[in-house]
Amino acid sequence: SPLPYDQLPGDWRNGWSGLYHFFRKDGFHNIHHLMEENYQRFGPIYREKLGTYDSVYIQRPEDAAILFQVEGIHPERLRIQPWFEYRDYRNKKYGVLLKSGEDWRCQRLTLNREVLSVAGMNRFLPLLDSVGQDFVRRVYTHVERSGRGKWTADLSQELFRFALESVCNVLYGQRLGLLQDYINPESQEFIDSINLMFDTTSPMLYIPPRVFRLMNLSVWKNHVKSWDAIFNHADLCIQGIYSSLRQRSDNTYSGVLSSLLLQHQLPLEDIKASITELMAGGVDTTSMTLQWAMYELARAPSVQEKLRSEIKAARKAAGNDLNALLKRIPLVKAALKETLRLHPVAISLQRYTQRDTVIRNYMIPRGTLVQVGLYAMGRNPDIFPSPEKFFPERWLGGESTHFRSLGFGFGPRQCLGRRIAEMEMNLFLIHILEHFRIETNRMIEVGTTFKLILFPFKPIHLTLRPL
Ligand code: HEM
Ligand code: 2DC
Repeated sequence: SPLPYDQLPGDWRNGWSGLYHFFRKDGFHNIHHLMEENYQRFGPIYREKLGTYDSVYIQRPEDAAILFQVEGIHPERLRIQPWFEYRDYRNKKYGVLLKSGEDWRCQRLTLNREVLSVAGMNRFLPLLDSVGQDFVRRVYTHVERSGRGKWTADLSQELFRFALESVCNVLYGQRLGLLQDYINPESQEFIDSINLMFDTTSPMLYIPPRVFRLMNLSVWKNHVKSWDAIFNHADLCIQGIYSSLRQRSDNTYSGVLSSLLLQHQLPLEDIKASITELMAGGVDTTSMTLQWAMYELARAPSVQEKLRSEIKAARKAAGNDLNALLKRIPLVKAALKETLRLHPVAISLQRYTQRDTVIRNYMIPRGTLVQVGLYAMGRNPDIFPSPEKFFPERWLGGESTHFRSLGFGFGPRQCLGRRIAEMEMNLFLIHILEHFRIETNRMIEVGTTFKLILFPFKPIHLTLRPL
């Protein structure tokens, strides 16, 4: 018979002393390493209390599979308390990211049709393709300017702009013009605010943000400032579309927002809330994943060559038929899975169990917060042979892939932006690899740091050289 819950391994008996040790080890930026250590100390399942959160950590794919069986039809993840606190403070509605229950499910189903379904995807593919093409043009400009026949830089800012331009083209059917030298200051402020928002979230994760708010501390003030800027800029974009809606006569597709407004299915305030989340969620996620993908491809030139040949062949067979093209690039897709294995955006996936569940022979009561340590899973040699090796082919047969590709989460609560992100990243890699060789100093190892999502620990310098 299963062992009782209170026999789970781990130092879970005192949440506040747990938090104290967490502080001492600079846990804020190192959660992913501390988690790896914990798995080594306690094994594949342990319990931990940090401040207000009490969770069970698992790591093995077969255990994740059990967890997702008991997530129910309204799955819920760990609540990022400061994000709720801001909306309550400013009297704003929750979007699909923060909603729960039936309200979440109804809205999510409507949004799925727009951004996650195959039909939705086909509508926005050409919009993403054109932004990818423009990025190539922008790189050529930089190459010419350098006068050295190549461009070497930390691409973070360029990639933030690329990602924001992409997601806005999908949401609003309009270009912001961020792939030029001069960009409007509001867009730059939006990008900076998302970074500040993530940065100020992590210190308030384990201590109730109300404490920070009542003490009027700068973390809370900066958090409010950053969300204010995010919402203001999104509001401007949304207003622009809203007021030009009646003037449009043709019935060509002009983005997710117009489509939602014309359906009259969701209340305007709900649409605004979810569109703002999509716009903000579309910047750091894909840009950092693309940066890691290029870093890995630069360090593995033979893998890069294989991707390039696959793309050449696909282009030859498919021409500019985007659907046909995207069906012929399994290795490119595998390279992105491989990138997210080593460099996940989310350090963990979390769910509250909807009934009593047995995992690893422990009885986990209903309502427990269970986390799947994604970063630790991706680097565990028992799960991925030679985990340090960037080896996209492992996803294409030979090794098991069962519950191993979880970068976007799983089930009905998985990433809503998944198709946008995947298509944006596939097309980006296609265009870049068709035109440039990606190089980097292979002696430099770049680690990871946690600022709510995982970022490179130091700037990555990449070189793009025209073929
Ligand atoms: C949720 C990862 C890009 C919007 C999530 C979750 C993960 C994730 C792990 C939680 C899923 C779960 O709990 O099962 C990623 C990765 C990305 C990416 C790895 C790119 C490489 C995007 C983009 C957008 C976006 C481009 C917007 C266009 C969202 C939203 C949710 C979400 C709105 C919450 C969905 C809900 O609660 O119903 N993402 N994401 N993400 N993501 Fe992404
Ligand atoms: C952060 O312990 C670490 O996609 C916590 O686009 C557990 C946790 C819960 C939810 C995760 C979060 C982590 C990382 C960032 C995620 C978020 C769910 C959605 C969000 C993964 C792992 C993200 C980046 C969204 C953000 C949209 C927002 C900017 C409006």
